[in-house]
Amino acid sequence: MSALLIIDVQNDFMKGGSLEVSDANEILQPINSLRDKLKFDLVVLSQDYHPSNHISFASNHTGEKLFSTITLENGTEQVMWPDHCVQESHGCEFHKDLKILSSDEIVRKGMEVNVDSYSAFMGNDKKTKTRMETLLKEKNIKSVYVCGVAADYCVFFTAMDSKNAGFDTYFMKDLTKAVNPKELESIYQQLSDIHVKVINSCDISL
Ligand code: VGL
Ligand code: ZN
Repeated sequence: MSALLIIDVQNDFMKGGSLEVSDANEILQPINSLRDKLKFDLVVLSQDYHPSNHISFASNHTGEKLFSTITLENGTEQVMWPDHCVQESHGCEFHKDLKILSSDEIVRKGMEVNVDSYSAFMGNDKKTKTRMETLLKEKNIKSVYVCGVAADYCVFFTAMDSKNAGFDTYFMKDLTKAVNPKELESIYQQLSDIHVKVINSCDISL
């Protein structure tokens, strides 16, 4: 059984959004086409879903510059992001051109004020779990194909955690865009090191 994980294809990460990822809109149609071409047993959309007082927003820390990194009390590093994907805002909604079916599952993350969550499996504290792993195991999923945004944050950490949870994991290079494209080579290397398969979507056969 195979699952497609579509990570954070939400207005705030797309063109005109508060945390716009360059060229992110280019992956919308290719993701839709992949769903038409291949029948995944399960499609899960992750949704970054922050309260407005979230710890990852620079606006909630006095004197911190946007995109700087601070060390939190629990010792984890935290990037100071612009306000994004605030619960119930337009920015947190999925892009209107993304194909969504009623059979798709939605997994929300980043809801706790004091914990950020890049991975769709768990918080950056490695403690707070989402329902992703339970959901995939319930549905008997063995192979996980990951796409969406951002390649160097949420897609990367989701792929790492998917592999660590025991799934055969595929990172689809052509169906993701990065906040820092210069980081991509290092991202691919770290994924390959733990045997996540870094592929293009045209090479998949289910
Ligand atoms: C993301 C930064 C902050 C992502 C989410 O979806 O990659 N990046 N929150
Ligand atoms: Zn976020």
